[in-house]
Amino acid sequence: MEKKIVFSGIQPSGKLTIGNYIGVIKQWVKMQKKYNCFFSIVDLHSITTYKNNFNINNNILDTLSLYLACGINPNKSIIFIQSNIYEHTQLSWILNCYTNYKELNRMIQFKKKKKISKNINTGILFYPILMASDILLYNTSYVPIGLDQKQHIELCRNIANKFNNIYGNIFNIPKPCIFKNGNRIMSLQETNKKMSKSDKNLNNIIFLLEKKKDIFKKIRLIKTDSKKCYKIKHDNNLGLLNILNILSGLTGIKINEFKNNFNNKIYSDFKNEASNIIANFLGKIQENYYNIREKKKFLKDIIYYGTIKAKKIAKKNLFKIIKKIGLKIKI
Ligand code: AQP
Repeated sequence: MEKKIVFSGIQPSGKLTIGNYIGVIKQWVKMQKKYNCFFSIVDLHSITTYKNNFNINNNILDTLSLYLACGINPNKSIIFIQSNIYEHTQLSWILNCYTNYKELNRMIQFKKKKKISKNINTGILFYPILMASDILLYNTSYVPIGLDQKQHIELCRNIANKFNNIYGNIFNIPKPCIFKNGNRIMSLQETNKKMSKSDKNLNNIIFLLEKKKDIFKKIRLIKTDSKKCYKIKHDNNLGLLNILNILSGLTGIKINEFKNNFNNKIYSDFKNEASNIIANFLGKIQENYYNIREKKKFLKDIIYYGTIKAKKIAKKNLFKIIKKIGLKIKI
């Protein structure tokens, strides 16, 4: 039996965070053992929030090196850069024509971004359709995502169903894989919003390449009760619950187990122990990363062979779609 297909990606819009790792990368590493996986660096998505100081080339290579450092194996999975496969944007145009404007306008992420900025570009509105194209182009069955992307997968499924109703079973209807542990890691200090790599307040983020001393500093800054000693077990402090969620997401140990271990501890001890666990975990990834990031030829080869493999499949599938909608001229 042929292995089912998994597609997922991350925007190289900045330095990857511990949220990206727990929300998706950790799951990718497991999934590549069982499925045919396509892991993309979705650079076309990242230009929706393009900034002048944005070094996209470096960001792409940093992201690729982090994929590998975290355990993505290029011999098992196809790793590629989205903009190298033109079929993504071509399919995206086609799918635009099968998507209702009102559906796009309902997207929570779009509404949020529209609220913050008056100068919003149409790329931000159309981004979920490009995302649907990324997924549908490879006949994907499963899409590992963080909770924030759930609505976009629902839209993708709607588009695919609409298309299939007209043209027959062209697309697989993909299912989102949202993992129980850590599908929404929150900002460290502002716990009402998710941790985001483009957050201007750096104290909200733990980057995968965060230095040990900065991990300690950022965790120390989380507001806690004035009492020195507290029963963590009964504590509803969202900042600390977020840390427990991070610890559980990284190690796979249940939150309750951590709660029991930290119960009756002084806050500073809890924070120090948590910082230590996080720093040790990230230390291993960072060691791998710094080894890999220097190997330019190795990275170039991964991109080259990944592109060839993805391109072949994308081209074949797009051709089928184009033919179905009648755009292939017969003379
Ligand atoms: N805090 C998070 N918790 C759990 N999962 C997360 N993801 C992102 N942040 C968290 C998941 O990682 C995948 C790739 O995300 P992305 O970087 O391509 O886009 P994003 O969701 O917009 O992430 P950011 O960090 O917030 O990016 P910026 O700041 O550039 O907009 C997705 O599956 C996402 O759910």
